Amino acid sequence: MVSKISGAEAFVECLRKENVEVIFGIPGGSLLPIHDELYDSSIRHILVRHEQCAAHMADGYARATGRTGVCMATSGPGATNLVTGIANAYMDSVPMVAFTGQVPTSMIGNDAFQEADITGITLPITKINYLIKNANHLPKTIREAFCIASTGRPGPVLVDIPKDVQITEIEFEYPKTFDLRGYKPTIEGHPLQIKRAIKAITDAERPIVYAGGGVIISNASEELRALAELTLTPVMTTLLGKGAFPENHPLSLGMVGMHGTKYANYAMTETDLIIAVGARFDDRVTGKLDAFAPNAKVIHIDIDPAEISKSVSVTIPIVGDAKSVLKEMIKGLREKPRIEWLKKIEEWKTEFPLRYDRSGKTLKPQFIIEQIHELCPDAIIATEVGQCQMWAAQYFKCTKPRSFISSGGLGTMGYGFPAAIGAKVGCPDKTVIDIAGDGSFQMTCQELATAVLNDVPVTVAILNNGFLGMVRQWQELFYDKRYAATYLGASPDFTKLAEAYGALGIEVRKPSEVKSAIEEAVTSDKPAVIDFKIDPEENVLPMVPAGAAINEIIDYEG
Ligand SMILES: Cc1ncc(C[n+]2csc(CCOP(=O)(O)OP(=O)(O)O)c2C)c(N)n1
Repeated sequence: MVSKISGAEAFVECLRKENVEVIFGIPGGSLLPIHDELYDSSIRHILVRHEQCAAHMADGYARATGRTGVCMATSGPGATNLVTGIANAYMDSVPMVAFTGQVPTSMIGNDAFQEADITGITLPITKINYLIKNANHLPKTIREAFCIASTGRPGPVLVDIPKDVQITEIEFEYPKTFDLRGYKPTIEGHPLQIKRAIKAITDAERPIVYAGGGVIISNASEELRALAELTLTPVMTTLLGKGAFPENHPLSLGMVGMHGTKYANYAMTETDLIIAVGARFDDRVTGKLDAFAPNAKVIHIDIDPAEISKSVSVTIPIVGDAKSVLKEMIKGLREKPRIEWLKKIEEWKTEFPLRYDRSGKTLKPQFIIEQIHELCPDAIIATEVGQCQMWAAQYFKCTKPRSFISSGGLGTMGYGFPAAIGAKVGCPDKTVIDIAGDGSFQMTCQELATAVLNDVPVTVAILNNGFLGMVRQWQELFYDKRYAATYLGASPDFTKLAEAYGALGIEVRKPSEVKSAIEEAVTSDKPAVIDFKIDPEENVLPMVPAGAAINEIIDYEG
């Protein structure tokens, strides 16, 4: 016999069926029945200080664990505060389900207290969203939401639940199967296209693999490595692809694009075959499209057909899951020496390594990241956005997937710290470090309270240059050093700020203090903030100016 329970009870039951272990959120009037049910449940609710951070924490949790992240906010301002976090997850294909409370169905459209049309607002930044008007639809809707968020090209799904739906009694039954007409992601690649790709790889003289976040999402790193080693093809990654291929591997070219390595950008320009896997030819990678990889054929493996030939014209499109397609491709590939090509790449690597002033006269951000890497090579690194993000990408050599968590598509300042908290909640045994700018950290630093209260010991390494550094860098290079609105000035004393929240605060001014500060923070078992007072004028180089070809690179002189 099917028993009757309230919508709120059904909600908790659905989440249990989906094996949800944690929800990040803030309650409010429209969510009270659900929060009341959660009170007695085994699902952990982490109370955050701003709903944007609830979404970022769910996002960081999802990227670190590969599981769907869940966040929750009340109607109106709670729901609208989630928007940046949802857009962020959408741009980077992160599986997330966001639940919002809504005013009672009878009041929708009446400008009721704390009413916002959140399904309307999030329509362009969700894979799909739902407003549940009939309580009986709740289980089926939640089942669909979790399925759609995590399958195909993952992404955020929002479910808006009016208050009366939460208290209405329904006969609960969780659907066993999921069937939504028209939603059938293609997993297997087309055999004929795979055959063509194998031939193109066999024929190519100067191939490269261009790997993106899709490799990590589909757990295809092993297959990618097998393909690269078998065919002796060098691998470059996007920002989100970091960790898809070990960056200490001889075939690794590191990151490509605006702040990529010179050798990756040169190889991309000279290649005769791009094997793009789960990467979307983002404008930060391609630079000027007319000059991008002028001699290359392009194989593009992507689960989302809408990505194929979106910005770069593709020779061999393969729609499918990266792991499944690469597996098939490997079967047909044979070893092929590429002596000339690899020699050329070695020459570029020797001639144009990443470099900075290592004299130790001032505290350099690159040195700090190298030290973090040396002391914590297996850490999960989250980043904010700006110079801090790019230095982290350049100098932290990732060897494993899901170890680099960064806002790639939306470029959201304030993302890294809450994402780090989410990652640590999902992977409590890992060291988690947020590489931050002093500007970005101030956007979400109130979550120190969340980290302390919930005993989530993450470390924030602030590369403190007193500026909105990346914007200052653009002003220096392209706006005649007119530093309009980028001097941060009166930032708080970050060590005192950390202490005020009950976290550990450490200030570092000299290169000699870097190592012990990192060691102290990561072994403290407390949320910790290290305020590194870095050289304020340091720039992120190499750099491809916006709109230039990716081999037109600004670098240190000499
Ligand atoms: C929410 C948001 N607002 C504005 C920007 C534009 N922006 C990009 S980088 C940057 C400066 C970041 O400064 P900081 O966090 O101090 O890091 P730094 O570049 O100095 O390492 C700004 C303002 C952004 N990316 N996100």
